[in-house]
Amino acid sequence: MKPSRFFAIGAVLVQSASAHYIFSKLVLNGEASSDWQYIRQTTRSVNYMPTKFTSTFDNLTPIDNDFRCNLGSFSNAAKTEVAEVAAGDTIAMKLFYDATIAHPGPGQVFMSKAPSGNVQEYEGDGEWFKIWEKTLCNENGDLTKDAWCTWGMPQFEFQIPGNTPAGEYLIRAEHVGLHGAQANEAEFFYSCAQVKVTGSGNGSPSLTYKIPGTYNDSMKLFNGLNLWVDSADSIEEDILSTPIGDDAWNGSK
Ligand SMILES: *[C@@H]1O[C@H](CO)[C@@H](O)[C@H](O)[C@H]1NC(C)=O
Ligand SMILES: [Cu+2]
Repeated sequence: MKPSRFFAIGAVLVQSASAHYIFSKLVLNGEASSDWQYIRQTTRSVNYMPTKFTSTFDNLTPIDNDFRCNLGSFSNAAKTEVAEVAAGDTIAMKLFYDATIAHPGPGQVFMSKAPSGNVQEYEGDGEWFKIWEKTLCNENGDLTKDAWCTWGMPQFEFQIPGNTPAGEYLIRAEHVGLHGAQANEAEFFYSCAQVKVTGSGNGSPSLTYKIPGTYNDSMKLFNGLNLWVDSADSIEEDILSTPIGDDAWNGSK
């Protein structure tokens, strides 16, 4: 038994009390990698704390550059491996310590191509496009829990669109907990994997985003929505008023 095991057990107890989480493993061909093997590790003091607009941890907010791949993670880019995946493959990003998503809210996955061709040198300041989106799945469910598609998920499983051009990319998985949105305390959980996409794809996503820049706290979804009071229809409208309501790119041009 490795000494780090004791730290891991302590962290699980802390984590289940706070119900936070972070994506740390890439799942390829059904096999989970080591933590931080292909995903850039953050330098945060407690790695699974959320990013928020107010009452922040580590002074990090969704309008900072480190909202791309989490605080300090670019300093770990060179030592993070690059996973080879074929366009069209289904892979997953899995949570640290076998956690499951325990907050109500949407989940999404974005990609951004490294312009230089080397993702280990790429800060993520280019264009991002969305390849996966999950919002409300069960409008008769509990809006504070299982009405959300991602509720209870241990990982986000998604397909690299078959028409994705070959090259090196960041893949950013993100979950947003909306349980504090009535007080401008939506919680963002995210990190980035480094991959090399192979194949002969020649698609071109028409809808792209800059991170930061995609979200702000004038959006009711993050600041003003109240899951305990609002109707599913009203929440659906709030979703559609943000980029979370945009369709994911399916590989067509
Ligand atoms: C927030 O984003 C919306 C939609 O992109 C934009 O219209 C608005 O000006 C932004 N507000 C701030 C304060 O940046
Ligand atoms: Cu939380």
